[in-house]
Amino acid sequence: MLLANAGGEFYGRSEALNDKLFIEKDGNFQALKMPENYLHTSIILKDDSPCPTVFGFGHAVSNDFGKLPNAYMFSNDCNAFSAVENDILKSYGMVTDAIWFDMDGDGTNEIITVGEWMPPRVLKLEDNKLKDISDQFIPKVLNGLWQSITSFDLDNDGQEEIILGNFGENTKFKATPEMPLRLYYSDFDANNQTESIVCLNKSGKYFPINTFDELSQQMPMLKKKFNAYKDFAGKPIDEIFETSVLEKARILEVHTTQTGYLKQVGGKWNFFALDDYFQLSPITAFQKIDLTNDGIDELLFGGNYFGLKPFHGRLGSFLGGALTQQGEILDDKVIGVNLFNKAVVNFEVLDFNQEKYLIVVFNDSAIDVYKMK
Ligand SMILES: [Ca+2]
Ligand SMILES: [Ca+2]
Ligand SMILES: [Ca+2]
Ligand SMILES: [Ca+2]
Repeated sequence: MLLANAGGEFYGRSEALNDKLFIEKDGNFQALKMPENYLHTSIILKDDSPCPTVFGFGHAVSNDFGKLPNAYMFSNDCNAFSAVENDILKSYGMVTDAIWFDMDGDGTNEIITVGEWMPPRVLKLEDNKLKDISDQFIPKVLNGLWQSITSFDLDNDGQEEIILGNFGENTKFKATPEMPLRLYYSDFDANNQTESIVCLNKSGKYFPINTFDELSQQMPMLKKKFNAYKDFAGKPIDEIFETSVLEKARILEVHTTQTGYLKQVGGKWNFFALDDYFQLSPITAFQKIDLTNDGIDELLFGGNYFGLKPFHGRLGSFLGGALTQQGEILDDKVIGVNLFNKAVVNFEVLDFNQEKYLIVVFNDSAIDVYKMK
């Protein structure tokens, strides 16, 4: 049993953040020591060798939003793990999900990661070393606020597409390749603490999405610079901060917030957006499951997200839905789920006493259990 640890209340070198592996021996679990990582782990993968190598990716760094978490790779000689050093694991990015998938068709799986303010990335394991081969497969300008990833054949041609859950199009975060959303990350007021400012592109200029109150609470010097709300209102970021300050900022971009899929066409992988039905909220979870009782799996989608400031509203309008392998949409009523205003984190299918159940796990509320008919 692999246990990934994370939590905003822990920061720095907090022992509580270290991931753990428990091995069952004679009915008891024993903890096997893993190297220190102090990562807010969002996803752990292992390969399928008997003493597997383990890969961990993180979503955030406590009290430092915008800082890029490291990732880790721990190899395992069946007695102990050891950290494998690799530059590509450093400041890897804000990862939310990952899968194994044979992207280059050579019969072995690569790791594909997705995350916020970054493109999907493809990592190939060669001679026990990870290599980033994204350039060969991932279309340019595909940074998203990606939340989830899975593979599924949605056009019945025998080849799986890669389905990518994004933030959707029902938020204030508007982004296109030509007018990307930006995150400026720097110590803007030189107090040895970093700030991050999300900006929208309007006619080529970047405007903070945060209110004056939010920004001036983080950076009180803004209250001296702007005496009144109306002095601040409508100012692009390059009129709020000096050029010398902005030049030091690290800028991350998002090119699309559409949920969609990568499909291989003539040897190249292209990105296609899914129907508006799936753009109402962030898509956070997938489950392959036979919803129509014909022995063929559909792909169930779950979503919604309440972690944003009130100003952005609650992103809770996605009711749940599925895609068939013919690309047909099954809505919430056809499926019989009601996921409105519930932040889905995960699905599980459980077989119990010859009955099949769908378990839906939510953020911060009790689980739902559906019996399959
Ligand atoms: Ca491969
Ligand atoms: Ca296909
Ligand atoms: Ca600061
Ligand atoms: Ca089916």
